[in-house]
Amino acid sequence: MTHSYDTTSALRAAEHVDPARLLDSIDALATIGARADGGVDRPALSALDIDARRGLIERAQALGCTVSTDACANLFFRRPGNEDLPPVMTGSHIDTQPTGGRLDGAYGVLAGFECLAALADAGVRTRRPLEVAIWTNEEGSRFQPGAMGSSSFVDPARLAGYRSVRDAAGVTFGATLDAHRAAFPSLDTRASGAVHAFIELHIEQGPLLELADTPLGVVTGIQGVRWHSIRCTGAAAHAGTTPMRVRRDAMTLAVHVRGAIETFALELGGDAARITFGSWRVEPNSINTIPSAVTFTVDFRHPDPAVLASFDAALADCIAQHRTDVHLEPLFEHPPVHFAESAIERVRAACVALGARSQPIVSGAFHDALHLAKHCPTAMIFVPSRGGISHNPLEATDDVHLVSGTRALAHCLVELCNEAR
Ligand code: HGY
Ligand code: MN
Ligand code: MN
Repeated sequence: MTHSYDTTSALRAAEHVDPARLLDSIDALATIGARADGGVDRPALSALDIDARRGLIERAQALGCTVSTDACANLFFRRPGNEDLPPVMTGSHIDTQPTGGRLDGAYGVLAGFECLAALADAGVRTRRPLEVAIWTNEEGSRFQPGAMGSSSFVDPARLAGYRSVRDAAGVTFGATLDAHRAAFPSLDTRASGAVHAFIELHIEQGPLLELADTPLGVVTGIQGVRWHSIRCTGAAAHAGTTPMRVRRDAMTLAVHVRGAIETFALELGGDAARITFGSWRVEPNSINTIPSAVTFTVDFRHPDPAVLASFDAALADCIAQHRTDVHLEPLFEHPPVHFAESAIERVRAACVALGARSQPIVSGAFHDALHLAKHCPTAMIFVPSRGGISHNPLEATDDVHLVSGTRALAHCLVELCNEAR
């Protein structure tokens, strides 16, 4: 039987996106890990994450999809195509920040589900299979680095090192992977193999689209990132009896090192620099004991690889000046990524086909697309974030934008699914 694949099926799929079904699915997922302030706290591979995964597995099965997983607990929901060719993939993550919002990651996964449902409603059969993925531990908040699922999908050799990473309670990532496997013992293991293209829909998490009053972002790439943990050591002593001149206060040293890093990061990176010292641990963390050790994290982002290299050199110099009292542990680094023009063009064409205004944008946040871009033609679609707020319970996007982003995703995916090569 010959099949015709014309652009009308992409338009029909987009038209069958059901706003109420999409928005209801976002509300439903947000109840798992809901915070009293309207945000979501659903740590990677926590019992809450497992709960959320269970519900989405059941929904995928009800949609007629096959469900599979892999050694890093990524989940894959596959809608068959007419031909057994490499699939087109979409998806994102459902783990959140501790004071996260209801859209970061979840929106991309649920929009993927909405596309599966819209294709079924429209009676569209595509040439290629369509897969929606849930990538494990994108945030990197519980286990560093971030994007463990997507990076080990692209480069399986990374997983061995990830398994021994511990969270703040001392639980290893490997133990949570084993618990995930035990929670879903009958899931098939996804056969590795080529992916035709990957498109990720995500909230912008910044202010640019809203400031430009543009409903859709055609994401052309992602800026570079450096994550480090820095441990400063001193000597515990009594807060009341120890004279200031003889102290070795680890917090005094940490505050000094933090200040030096912030100064050279901003000098090197200018307005485009993003430097954050977000996580701190003080030992023994007692009001009346001088800190013996302070460990803090550094998150540096910049679009220019030369600035990232200069930052690396300046950081090494800074640490070397303190010889034995300051120890640096690199956690994650990735150069800036530029997406494949062919995938970007599909996104741009979808926005035009749907009559939606769009603009090119480089992502300030990293996403699973950062790694998929090494594996297959990859691009992203952004929708505006109200006030540019994210990683915050106030994270929000207008419903009309959530729907138009999903329609653009549906159009783009069907066009890619119908590509012969
Ligand atoms: O940190 C990031 O850019 C992403 O939100 N995890
Ligand atoms: Mn995200
Ligand atoms: Mn995030």
